[in-house]
Amino acid sequence: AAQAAPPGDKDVIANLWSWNWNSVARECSGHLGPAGYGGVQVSPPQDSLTRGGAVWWDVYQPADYTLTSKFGNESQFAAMVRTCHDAGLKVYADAVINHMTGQGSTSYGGRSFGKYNYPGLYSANDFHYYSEDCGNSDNLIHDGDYGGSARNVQNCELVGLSDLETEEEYVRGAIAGYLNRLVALGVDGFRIDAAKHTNPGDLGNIYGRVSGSPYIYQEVIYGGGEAVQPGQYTGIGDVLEFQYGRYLREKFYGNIADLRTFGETWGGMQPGGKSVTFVANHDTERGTTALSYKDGAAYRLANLFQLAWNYGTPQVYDGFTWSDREAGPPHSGGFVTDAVCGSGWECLHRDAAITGMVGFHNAVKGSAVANWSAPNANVIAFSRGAKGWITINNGTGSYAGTFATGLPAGTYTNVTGGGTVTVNASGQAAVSVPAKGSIAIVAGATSSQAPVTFNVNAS
Ligand code: LM2
Ligand code: CA
Repeated sequence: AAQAAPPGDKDVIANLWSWNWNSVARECSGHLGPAGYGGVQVSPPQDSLTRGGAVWWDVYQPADYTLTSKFGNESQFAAMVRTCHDAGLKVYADAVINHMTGQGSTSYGGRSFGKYNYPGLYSANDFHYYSEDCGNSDNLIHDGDYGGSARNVQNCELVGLSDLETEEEYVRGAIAGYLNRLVALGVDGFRIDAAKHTNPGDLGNIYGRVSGSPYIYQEVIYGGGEAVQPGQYTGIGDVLEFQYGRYLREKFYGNIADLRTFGETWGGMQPGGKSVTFVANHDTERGTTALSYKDGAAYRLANLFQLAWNYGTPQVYDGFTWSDREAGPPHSGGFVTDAVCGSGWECLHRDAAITGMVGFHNAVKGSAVANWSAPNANVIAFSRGAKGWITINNGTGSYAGTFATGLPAGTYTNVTGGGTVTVNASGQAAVSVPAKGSIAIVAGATSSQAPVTFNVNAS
């Protein structure tokens, strides 16, 4: 049965999208564990259609539930899970269970298949196409269906992918068998891909067959007035909060002072306790509604804000560098090569300001936002109780001011870039916040260092 909150005190999830298993393992012990991340999300581990490395999206077209994929084989996957556990991280796998591949005939694992025919796993009668009328004569989901009926969205085919008949006993058992095999290898939870396209009743039934209590968070993209809503899924697990990144993009290109009330009261947003947040993911970074690494400093600052704010379970996203939005990650013969930060791979999760804020996030858990201040549209500051304080300057000039921090008097280290901050006996700090920069301090992280100059612009 699913558990509806991320386990443990350390809950920040690094989303190492498209990273191969050996590189995820290396990152868990070398960087994510030491920085205080609580979990790592990994790409879909099942065998899939191969397009020979040319595109990233072939892995969202399952060919079989065996674990040879473009990211490695089963023993590499199992070793990665063990290494990440040893480093103190939970491992969450991207579970593609709404559909099977809708194109091609061969997989990374060397299997042969055809549409609606995946030997040894599924055949024609396991798909909505054969078993049930989805409501559209061409069996495809059309844009207009989202505002219409859930039946179209959940029983028709998403971009022509073979839609599994999740009402069927055999299909439910087969999907649960796959998830249970991952649990047996140590996987701690799942991102449920395309959850919006599977009936929540069917998903709840499937989760009920999974052993242990995996953490489940589901991809249900919010759309105003749509027939399928994230709130229909919060009874069976958590949801990925898509409004979060949309609003952050809007505000970081507008007025960040508006963020004072950011959270559940904003249109379309779910309760923070039910939400996994992200500034970007692999889909939104290729779209127009979210910030991405291509936005430079604003993207980085939005991620710092996310780690400081009191809403949801934060994810820090890291994929590969791209210009063609369909292109796949660096590979050799189709199989993803080891991630090299700064050479084909973005590594925001290693950034010193980000890791400092992972520590901040862990330290301030449970403390409410206080001491809000927004001297202008580009500068905000707030504390989390008396545990931590941050100021963010999204403007193009530095900002000097005095702020109430909520922290006891002392000299603190700026965890987002070095240097020190002195808090006086009234809890105030006079600081100069660099352009497109930040300063954050955490109770307990005091310093006797002499103040040094620092600049946390995105590099
Ligand atoms: C998801 N969420 O619901 C993933 O986050 C998203 O990245 C996936 O789409 C989608 N579900 C299916 O798992 C990606 C990609 C699509 C791609 C599909 C399947 O964004 O472009 O579709 O994966 O690989 C591709 C072609 C499309 C074609 C389809 C089926 O781009 O033109 O449709 O395969 O053959 C005829
Ligand atoms: Ca479906």
